[in-house]
Amino acid sequence: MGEASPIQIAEVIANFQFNGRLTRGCAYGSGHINDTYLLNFEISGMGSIKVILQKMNNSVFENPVELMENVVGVTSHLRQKIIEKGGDPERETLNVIPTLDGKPYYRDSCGEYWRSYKFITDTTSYDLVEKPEHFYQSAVAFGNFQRMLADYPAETLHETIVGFHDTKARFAVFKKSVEEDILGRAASAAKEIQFVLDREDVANCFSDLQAKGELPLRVTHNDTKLNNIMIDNKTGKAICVVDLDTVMPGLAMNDFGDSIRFGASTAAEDERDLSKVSCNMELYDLYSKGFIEGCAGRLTEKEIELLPMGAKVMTFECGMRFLTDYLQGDKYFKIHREGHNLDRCRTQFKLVEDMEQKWDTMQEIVRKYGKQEK
Ligand code: ADP
Ligand code: GN1
Ligand code: MG
Repeated sequence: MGEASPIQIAEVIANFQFNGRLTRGCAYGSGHINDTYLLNFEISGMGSIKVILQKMNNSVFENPVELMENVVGVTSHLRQKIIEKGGDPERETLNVIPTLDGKPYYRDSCGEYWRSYKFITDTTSYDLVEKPEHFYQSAVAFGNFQRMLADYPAETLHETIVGFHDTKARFAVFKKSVEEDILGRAASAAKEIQFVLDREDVANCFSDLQAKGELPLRVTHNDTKLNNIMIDNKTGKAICVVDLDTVMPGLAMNDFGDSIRFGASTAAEDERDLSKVSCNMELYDLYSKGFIEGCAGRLTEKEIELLPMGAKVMTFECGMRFLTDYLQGDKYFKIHREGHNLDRCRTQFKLVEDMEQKWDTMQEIVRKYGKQEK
């Protein structure tokens, strides 16, 4: 099973509050950060139960204990809200399964950190939009998520990755990695490097506005990929937001933007044929509608006006992060082939170019839904 040895996994499993006989275990999902496994247990006379087991990426997340404190705090808060509105807290939020000694994580004898969640049954997470309605539903769910956390005590949240969406700081790291060029890869990405250097204003945009005090900090998800949302197989509704590792104070526009970058693209994030990659305006329209509705009147006029910029900044930032990782030797994002991060960065920059061409339309669309909100 993945990189962890069977002995290591057996030790981990023995230390969680699991019941029954383990009948199956396999690698699961297509996340770029954690190692995710799906485990099946057979409980005599009661059938089978699935759980998610994750080895947390401790080079990306330096303090897994604090991270789990965030997850427990946020999921308890969401649970309460879901119960109040008569929802199902077993399926509409993540539920942490504790260890035998009651902790939300297990530190194994190799020093690695693990956690477990109840499996959210009868749902699917998508890497590409298969039905536009799913994308609309995901927008409502991410908007709702922000709304449900509006009264969460933000000051108690740990910053799990410092400067996670500080695009300006990431630009500086990028420039340094080009200058150092430790693997001699810069020559193979000369065009992409120039693309970034030509857009320093995009990297600075939100930092500058924040410095002027023009943007409210909210409790946001910060990693709003379509595959971080579970869609109910029967109803097609987005019922649960997962991957809560980066829930931190952040900008509403970035949650909007990261979803557009991934879900409104007409191709996979790592598509090599760039002629297939563009930002689909119908999907962008649907997401704008759903997200503004989901936030239910909480977004300021300025935030709504800046939603298109959120899409551009997040796509640019993500491309720059893939490119930086390529230059630094693929240390951050999991890769499955040579040049994978370079391929990923190219799709992001193709999307940025496409957004630049469709800029007026993108602005008109959010204006339309912003007006309806008033
Ligand atoms: P990563 O940080 O590596 O992206 P995620 O926490 O997003 O890891 O998990 C990877 C995938 O596993 C998700 O995209 C989702 O498909 C699936 N997943 C995660 N948690 C659950 C859960 N509780 N129930 C069902 N599927 C889940
Ligand atoms: C990572 O964990 P995952 O696969 O949902 C990354 C995001 C990137 C995304 C690009 C903690 O998301 O920031 O936008 O890959 N998560 C982290 O696909 O860095
Ligand atoms: Mg994920």
